[in-house]
This record gives sequence, structure tokens and C-alpha cells, in this order.
Amino acid sequence: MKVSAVPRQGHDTLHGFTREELLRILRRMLLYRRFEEKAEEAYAIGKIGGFCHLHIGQEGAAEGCIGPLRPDDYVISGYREHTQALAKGLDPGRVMAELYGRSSGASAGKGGSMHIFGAQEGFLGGHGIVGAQAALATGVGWAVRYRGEDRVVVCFVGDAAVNQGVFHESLNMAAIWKLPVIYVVENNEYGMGTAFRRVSATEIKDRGVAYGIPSSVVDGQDVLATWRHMEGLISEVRGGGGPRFLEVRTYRFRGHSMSDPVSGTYRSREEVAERTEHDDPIKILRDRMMEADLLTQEQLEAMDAEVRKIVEEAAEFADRAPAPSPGELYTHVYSEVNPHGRLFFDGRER
Ligand SMILES: Cc1ncc(C[n+]2csc(CCOP(=O)(O)OP(=O)(O)O)c2C)c(N)n1
Repeated sequence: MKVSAVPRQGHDTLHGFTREELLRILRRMLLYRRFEEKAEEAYAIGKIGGFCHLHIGQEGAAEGCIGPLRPDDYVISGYREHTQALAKGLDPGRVMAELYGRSSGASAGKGGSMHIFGAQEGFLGGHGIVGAQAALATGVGWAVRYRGEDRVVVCFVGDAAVNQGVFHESLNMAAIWKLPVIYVVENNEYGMGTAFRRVSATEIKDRGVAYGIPSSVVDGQDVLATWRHMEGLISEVRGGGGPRFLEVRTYRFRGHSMSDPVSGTYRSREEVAERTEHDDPIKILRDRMMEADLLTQEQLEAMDAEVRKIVEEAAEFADRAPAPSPGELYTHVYSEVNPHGRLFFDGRER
């Protein structure tokens, strides 16, 4: 059985990161993992309803692609976006409260798991229609160019989205207009219950190549390699080089959503167990740091206790807030942009 999505190159190196930087990256990935484990638990006892797609196993892709961005860059994603929202700087309490459907949530409790927004943090959702965010990202990229800014837009889609028509139209326009967008395809090998190899005649990165966009592949379970690779792409795009296309090879450790089985009929339990054992981005970084004497078991335990506390506080924050009031049905419906390009929601500037 093929264990690694791509050959583990450079796993013996720490890619020039300092000990402090490595600790920060590990701590953040641990936070994402514990946050989602808490969401899993809250879903099981009915505190979270509706759809809930966990990102467990894919944390390296979130941290490696978002970590090297500037705070004023934009990220836009699909429905498997909890950890990406956290990586972009949203407060864990506001994200958890959104999952709980509470008024203190990032989208005032009206979006739920699939529709997390953080306008201040440059996190533009959270979208439930597969591939739709690609068109929005192209539009945001166009706006960045129109305003003469040097921000970068990172658009995450899943592997199933690359067969959507909108994805192709978006890539073509971005290439023609040389927009500052990095299209990141998180290839976790399955779209719901369908293996990507069964529904595509070509490799994922060929979709970028088809539109003349420089395209590459990185091992998303190696957060450090992903981070360094993204740094390169970000500086090319910020420098006016036009869009980039990146396939991040990863693996989903849980079912498609909380209401689906972990393996189902489309993959075996053995495959999931094998990949969970060998391809866990957190374990990979932890082991490399320990081997290099940059982390002790005690430090790891202290870090884990610290992030667990943050997650517990996030859940308590979510529990405390009420559901949105009926009047909230009439807010956040229309927005307006004034002639200076400033964005208003309900009369308040965002
Ligand atoms: C346009 C559209 N078609 C179908 C669906 C139903 N649907 C929800 S998730 C999903 C699979 C998407 O898989 P992928 O893009 O690989 O992302 P992943 O779930 O693996 O993160 C499908 C088909 C949808 N939400 N939108």
C-alpha cells in the first residue's frame, strides 16, 4: 500500500525554521486538532446541528498555506474551513459559537459550520457550493488589482471542485488578467465517497497548466515544506507574477461529514488506519522536532494542556451565548459599497 501521498523529501530537515517558529507552528496545528475533536464531541451530544465537516488530518495544509500570509491578505474556502478560519486569526470562541449557531458566532450564528466569515481577519468564508468560491476569489483578486493593492488571495478548494465548470472559468479569467490569486487544491483523495482517480482523466495540477498558470504539487502532511513552498508562491504573486496553482496532497482522517462513517464503502478501514498512523502532519512535525532535540515530551504535554484550555474556553463561550434573535433574519441581507470602495454592512463599516 502506498502510505505517503508524495515521497517524503527533506523530512530530515527543518527547512531553516528556528526553534521558536517550529514550536509556534506545532502549537497552532495542535490547537486546530483539539478544536475539531471538541467539535466532534459537541456534535455527538447535539450541541452542533446540521452539516459539520472536519479537517482532521489536513492541518498541515491550513497552517502551511495560511501561516506565511500577511494579516491583510485574503483567504476564501469551502465548507471544510474551521481550521483555516483559526489559521487566519479568528478567535476560537467565535468559531465554536458559530458551529453552535449562537449569536456570538463569527457569522452571528446564522452561517453555521459551513459559513464562517471574518471580515476583519480577511477570511471571506466558508462556502457550501462546491467550487463556487473559485469565482469569488477571482473577483476578490480583481478588486485587489483595481485598488492598486499588493494583497494576495488564497482560494482553497477540494479535489472534487476541479471538475466544476466554474473552476475552469475562474482560472481562465485570473490567468488572462494576471490576478493575485493562489488556487490551492487540497487533494484529500476523495470527493465525498468518490476517489478522485475514478473521476478524472488527468492529474490535478494539469488543470492549472491548461490555463497557462504555473502549477506545482506539495506534500501537505509536511507543514514545513508546504510553508516554504507557499512563501515562494506568495512572493511571486505579490510581485505581480499573476496567479499560481498548487495541489496540496493530504488525507482526511474522518468521514466526509459528521453524519458519514469514517471509511464507508469507498475506502477500507485499513487504509484509514495506515494513513492516520503514518501521514499525520502533527506527529510528523513532533517526531522531527524531538529527533532534533527541539522538543521534549514535557514541553509537548504542557503545550497540549494549554491548547486544550483554549478549546474548553471556546466551548464555554459558545455555550453561554443565546441563539440569534428572530430580528436577525433582516440583518446582513444587503451590503453596500460607497464610492470610495469602503464596505458597509447594515450601515456599519467593516
Ligand atoms: C455544486 C455542488 N454539487 C454537489 C454538492 C454536494 N457535495 C458537497 S461536498 C461534495 C464533495 C466535495 O469534495 P471535495 O471538493 O473533494 O472536498 P472535500 O469534501 O474532500 O474536502 C459534494 C459533491 C455541492 N455542495 N455543491
